[in-house]
Amino acid sequence: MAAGPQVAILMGSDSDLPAMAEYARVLESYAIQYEVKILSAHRTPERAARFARRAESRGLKVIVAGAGAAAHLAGAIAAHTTLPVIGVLLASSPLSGFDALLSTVQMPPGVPVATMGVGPMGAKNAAHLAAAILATGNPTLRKKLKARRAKMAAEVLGKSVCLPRRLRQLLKP
Ligand code: RP5
Repeated sequence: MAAGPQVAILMGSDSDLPAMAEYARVLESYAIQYEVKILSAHRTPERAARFARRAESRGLKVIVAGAGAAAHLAGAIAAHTTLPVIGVLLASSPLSGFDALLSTVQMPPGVPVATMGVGPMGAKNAAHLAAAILATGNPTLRKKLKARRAKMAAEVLGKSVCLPRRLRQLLKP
């Protein structure tokens, strides 16, 4: 793997850190290097734009932006770079992430954001997608992705085999 972080984890606030930690955990399981920063589309718009403009020349390959409420971070970053940008929606407001979903998902044509689900689930999938993007140029990473999918399938099969016994236990009077 190339030296230096290939993935940036951005979040709109430090209050987003617990959810975004799930993202970092999955990246680490793939041994993908990352950097992590707070950047806000609303509170630090100039810094966010500068970061996005410099990202490619710094060697970054994928940017993941997690934000809640009126979540414009992923879109604001995508406006300033052609690198793939993945948006993670955080349930940090009384609208539980629905606001973040609507603020992120409908980017106008030409400036895409790959929008994940809400909360830690979406954060984990953002990491798997970042790994899949990087794997297009990295056979070792591609092998890891394939091995993980095979393990997941084996686990489901194992659970399916156990299902009749578990069902009998549940149905016991
Ligand atoms: C968003 O507002 C952040 O991404 C965070 O999810 C939410 C609340 O931020 P704090 O008020 O906790 O800093 O911009």
